[in-house]
Amino acid sequence: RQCEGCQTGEPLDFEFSMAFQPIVDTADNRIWGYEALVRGRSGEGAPSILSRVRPDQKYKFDQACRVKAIELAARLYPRDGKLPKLSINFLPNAVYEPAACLRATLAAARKSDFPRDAIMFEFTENETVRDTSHLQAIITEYRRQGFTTALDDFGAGFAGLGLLADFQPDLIKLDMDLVRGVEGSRARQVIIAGIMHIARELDITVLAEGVETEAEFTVLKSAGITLFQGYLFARPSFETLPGIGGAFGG
Ligand code: G
Ligand code: G
Ligand code: NA
Repeated sequence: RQCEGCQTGEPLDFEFSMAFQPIVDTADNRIWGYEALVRGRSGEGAPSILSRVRPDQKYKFDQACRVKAIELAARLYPRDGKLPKLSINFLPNAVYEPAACLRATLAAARKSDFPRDAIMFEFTENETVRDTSHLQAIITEYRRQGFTTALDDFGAGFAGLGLLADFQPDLIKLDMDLVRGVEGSRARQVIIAGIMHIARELDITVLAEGVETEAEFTVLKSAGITLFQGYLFARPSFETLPGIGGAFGG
């Protein structure tokens, strides 16, 4: 299939599809948004899929996923009531043609009729990101264009406070390493309280991901978190949105 949305698209040699995982807002008990997650034919996730994409093709694949997520959501999102956010991942080091990618993303957003701030991009800082200023420039540009921006995997490994000093995202996603077993870990509770303080002072929203148990949920709620994602609420699925499903391309 063609790598849609890329100027220099080339066919990929396998099928993939999009699963959507709800993000719930406990402030009003509604679905705040959905994260689009790429899946292979047998359900494999992004890391495994990306390992099968040639390194020099990865950014095209990543861009194709973003455009596809916007197209699917435009077709399948409920149009009554408040539009849920559509959250889409960004490979941190895979934007070799930032101008072309941005043009394609803007075009897909325009066609979808979504207000840009209803589309959230999740950026990750990881060990492959050596040039943080490149990442920062990309985040800043997407924010300038009116998209909602998030720092993913916050508090894990490399994704830390560094970026926050120079760049203020709309939202941070607490990594599931901080979430897992938080009810039994004073250290995690203290770290999360610190993050909540920083987030409040900088006017950043905090979302907890990978929440699996009621015990984790209870502690995180009392820490002041209102946005949640995880198996406790719903798994990523093709049925999450009415009619969503199946492979695209092919
Ligand atoms: O669901 P899964 O195990 O695939 O997710 C693992 C990681 O892969 C997560 O960090 C998620 O953000 C990322 N991911 C999932 N889908 C996509 C995608 O379409 N593009 C990119 N760049 N990352 C994705
Ligand atoms: O890196 P990224 O943070 O976006 O991670 C998303 C990945 O986490 C996806 O693979 C998704 O399927 C997975 N995921 C979502 N909710 C949970 C959960 O509650 N527990 C676990 N273990 N994984 C989850
Ligand atoms: Na993510």
